[in-house]
Amino acid sequence: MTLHGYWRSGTSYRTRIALNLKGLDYGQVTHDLRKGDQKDPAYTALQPQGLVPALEVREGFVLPQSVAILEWLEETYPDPALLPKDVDERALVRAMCAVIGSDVHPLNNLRVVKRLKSMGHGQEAIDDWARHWIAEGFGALNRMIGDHGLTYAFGTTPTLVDCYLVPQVYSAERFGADLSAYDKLMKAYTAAIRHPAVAAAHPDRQPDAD
Ligand SMILES: N[C@@H](CCC(=O)N[C@@H](CS)C(=O)NCC(=O)O)C(=O)O
Repeated sequence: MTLHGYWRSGTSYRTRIALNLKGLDYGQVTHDLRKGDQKDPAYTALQPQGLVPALEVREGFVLPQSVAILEWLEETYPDPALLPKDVDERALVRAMCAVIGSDVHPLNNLRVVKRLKSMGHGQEAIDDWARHWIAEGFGALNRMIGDHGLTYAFGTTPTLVDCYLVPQVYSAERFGADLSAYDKLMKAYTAAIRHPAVAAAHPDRQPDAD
């Protein structure tokens, strides 16, 4: 399998974490977001939105959208499980993922930030915008992790929540967010980044990192 991504992209990072937790072998092809390589026609032929990541499973089968990739990985390689067995718990894990995947990350994405810039907003206003949505999401997620987390964000083993959480904390730190209020969330984050599979997914450890 080949992961089309970029070292600093949060959604590529979340996909690497899932692939690593599943113990899967994969190659990586980088698309430099700073240069706009994600809009190259050769890539948009694979991922029509021109966004990373995309998982090229085999010739003729390329999966876009990290949520679909993670769900596909879970269904195709169920062991180790990143979703609990209990149906109620599975839904809760997905809800916690969506706090980040639907309600935080999309608002801080590169193309959103670029659009804000082109509308005349300065860097400080843009960072403030990002921190606002991070605070909203992390406030709620901190409570959810308080209710459901044990060693990790949900229970005692890594789940999809950790795949979403770790890159979002990395991004929040880059936006200069104050994370001191999110005690449960940061405890789960600290446990997750110590896991070797998660640590190996860190942006700085990728071949395209500079
Ligand atoms: N919902 C998509 C979002 C993908 C996405 O926004 N990727 C970002 C990097 S984290 C990207 O490619 N940005 C390039 C751009 O905005 O032009 C997913 O989860 O895969």
